[in-house]
Amino acid sequence: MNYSVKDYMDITPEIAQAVAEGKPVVALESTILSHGMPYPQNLEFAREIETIIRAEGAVPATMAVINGRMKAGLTEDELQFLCENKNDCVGKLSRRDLPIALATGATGATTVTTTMMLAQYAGVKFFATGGIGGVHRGASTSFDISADLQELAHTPVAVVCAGAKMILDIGLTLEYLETMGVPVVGMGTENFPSFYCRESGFGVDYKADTPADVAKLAKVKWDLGMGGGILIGNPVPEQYAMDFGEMSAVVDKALAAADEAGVRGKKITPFLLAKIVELTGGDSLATNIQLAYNNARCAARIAVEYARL
Ligand code: PSU
Ligand code: MN
Repeated sequence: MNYSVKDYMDITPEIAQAVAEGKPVVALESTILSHGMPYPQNLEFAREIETIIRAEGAVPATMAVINGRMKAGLTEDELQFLCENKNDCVGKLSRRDLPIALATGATGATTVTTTMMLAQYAGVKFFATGGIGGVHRGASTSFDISADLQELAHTPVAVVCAGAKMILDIGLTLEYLETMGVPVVGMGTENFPSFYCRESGFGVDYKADTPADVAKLAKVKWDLGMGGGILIGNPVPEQYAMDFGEMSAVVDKALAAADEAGVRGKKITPFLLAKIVELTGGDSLATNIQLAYNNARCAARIAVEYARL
């Protein structure tokens, strides 16, 4: 029997209809919930970010794999299950894990990589997250480069993020994106943001002044048949931004703790995220939540403009 993607995926009627009618839809990832934020703040966040997207006139599409089925749009119970992540029962699924999860009936959260994949399968072109994965510090010996960068190279989804965390080598991450032909856009800025902070010291390829500018860029890129993604760096709102020097010191401590604990591979990013929340006494969590809301608003506005083109 010839199976195709649709035999492995459930898309809610609301999302399927919006896609079919060319209406704005924004994909959301689930690893940010299960492995990026503590419970129960993540559950409240998961609900609120969907509300923000709806308020802009777009349909939210939170992605995950539940019992071996790809899902675009989750039920309240499914969200609860992913956010609780009891005894670490929720997997963190990257590209290589996706076919294994479907073949074995597993449940897991999608990273930026797999959220882009599910978005493409569902026909969704815009995606909001917090921070992307990238080239880790010390990658010249660890070879740790997030699969997110390869996905941005190949999968035609525009990703709005607040930049990359300082747990990464931001300069090398941007070099990698250049090599892979991924346009890096600054939303109202010439400086690629660094997640908790509005600047990283590294420039972007194009400063977009409005969501309509980004929508136009996306249309041109995909009209040309170039495929691949676009990365939009949207700085955290001023009132929630954290001090660059303070956060650099916190990140250094978190990296040292990871080193000491011998954490490597797919576990390192969740380890560092949790450590940073712990070291900042929860301050970083509030910033993380607000910057993701801000990205959801931005992605929804881009999707709305794109639907008008
Ligand atoms: N960076 C963050 N917050 C996150 C992640 C990264 O600031 O929640 C998550 C995303 O799901 C991202 C993944 O796709 O971690 C990257 O993991 P890795 O570094 O193992 O590729
Ligand atoms: Mn990695």
